Amino acid sequence: MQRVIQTLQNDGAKPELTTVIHTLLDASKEIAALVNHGALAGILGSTTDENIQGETQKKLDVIANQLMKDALLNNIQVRAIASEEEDDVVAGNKNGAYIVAFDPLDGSSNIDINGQIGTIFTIYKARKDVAADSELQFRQHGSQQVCAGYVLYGASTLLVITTGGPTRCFTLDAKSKHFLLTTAELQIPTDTQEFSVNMANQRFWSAPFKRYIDDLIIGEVGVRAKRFNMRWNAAMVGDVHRVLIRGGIFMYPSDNRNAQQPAKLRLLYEANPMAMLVEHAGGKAFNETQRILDIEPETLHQRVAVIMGSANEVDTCLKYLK
Ligand code: AFP
Repeated sequence: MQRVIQTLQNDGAKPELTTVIHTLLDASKEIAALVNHGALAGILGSTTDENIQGETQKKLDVIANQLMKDALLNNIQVRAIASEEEDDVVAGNKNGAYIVAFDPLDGSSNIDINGQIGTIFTIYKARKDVAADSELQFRQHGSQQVCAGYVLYGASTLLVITTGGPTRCFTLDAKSKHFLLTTAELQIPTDTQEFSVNMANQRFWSAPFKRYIDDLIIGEVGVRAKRFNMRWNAAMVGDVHRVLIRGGIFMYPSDNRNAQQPAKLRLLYEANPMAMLVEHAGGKAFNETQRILDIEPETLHQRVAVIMGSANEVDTCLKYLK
């Protein structure tokens, strides 16, 4: 069975890029081992700290961040890193060719319940015209990503990745400790009858978005004339994985809960990498007005609305929002 680096090099990825991917995967295998050991590894529960987003940090958030950070900063090809758990950009090797951003542990609230969690990552070419630790390094459009992926720590540990070719899925072989190619090209069905949204937020949504969801729920007796089912994992990595495997629409729309923070998901290390993976699997990824990969980044931890998945369903949703 094919391994990751060989497969990505066949896709045209340069050796300097694949060394960075190799480093990311080594760190993710260490995280996977800790996740497997769970309480036995002493990784469950919270710390007393909060991250830049004002969220309580789980022990595993902190451990996963440190593992990723240490590994990447040791790779001479890495000029800078950014993480959900780091306030600012962290400089790496000044001659490194790439910058890496990541959410070390997406779906933190699932850690203690043995639910799906994952590591999301994105790689861009480093800018030579600005300092390694400048935020401007990461102010690049999602369409400039040279690699996007996630490692899902679920019933199996999976890697879903693209370097500009197809979105491919690899499974971690527990014996050899290698990720082996298990789906060469993920393809999201164009139509779907499954949606994913946190329904508890509906009173905070815009009227058009609420109308769209109401029409899904009415099902076969409403304008959509078909029944829809709902799934919500509370981990984008798990919800988007389901969409990549069997289709669906994943949404975290803007809402009016908090005027300072109208959206929840982060552009740099959540929305952009997932959007690239979805597009390379034949799906669509938008905020409420434009393609996610075309959004002009303004700040490191910027948040955006997210609507992604089966192409026809994303189009239908966007029609309600016009
Ligand atoms: P964390 O960043 O704390 O792991 O949050 C996960 C997440 O950003 C995303 O993965 C989920 O889709 C979303 O939050 C779940 O949000 P709700 O709290 O609204 O269910």
